[in-house]
Amino acid sequence: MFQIRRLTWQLTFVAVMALILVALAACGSSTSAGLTPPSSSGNASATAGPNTGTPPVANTTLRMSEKEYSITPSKSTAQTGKIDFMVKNDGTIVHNFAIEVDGKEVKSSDVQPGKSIPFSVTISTPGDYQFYCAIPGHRQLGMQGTLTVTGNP
Ligand SMILES: [Cu+2]
Repeated sequence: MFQIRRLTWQLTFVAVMALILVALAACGSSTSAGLTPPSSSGNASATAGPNTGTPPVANTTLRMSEKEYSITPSKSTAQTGKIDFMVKNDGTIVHNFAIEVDGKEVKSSDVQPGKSIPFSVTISTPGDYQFYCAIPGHRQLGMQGTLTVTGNP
């Protein structure tokens, strides 16, 4: 009776040890397998780390349509940084696209009727900026609008 009980204990001990070993092995392998993703994601967050001050948010290209004598849309928004425009001349005479930044006029080249040209400007200070057609007289006739630039979060 005592011996059977002792044998049972031994079997139980062996079984428990086996379970522990399996558990350790599983644990160990899952830990080593799991180490790679956390360290790589750690690198990714480390890469993003230096940018946390001003993570750049890319502006989508603003499509502007010009005709006699308006610019559509007349109100647009963007984030600080490089702002890209695609300026299309939907009118019948030459137009261009200009924007006043810090008291200076940044102007595109002339856009022939039916043509589109890319234009970009970098604005680092949030605020309202006036855009217009810089062909003499066109702005006064209505070819102007406002670009509201907000801070890049
Ligand atoms: Cu014009």
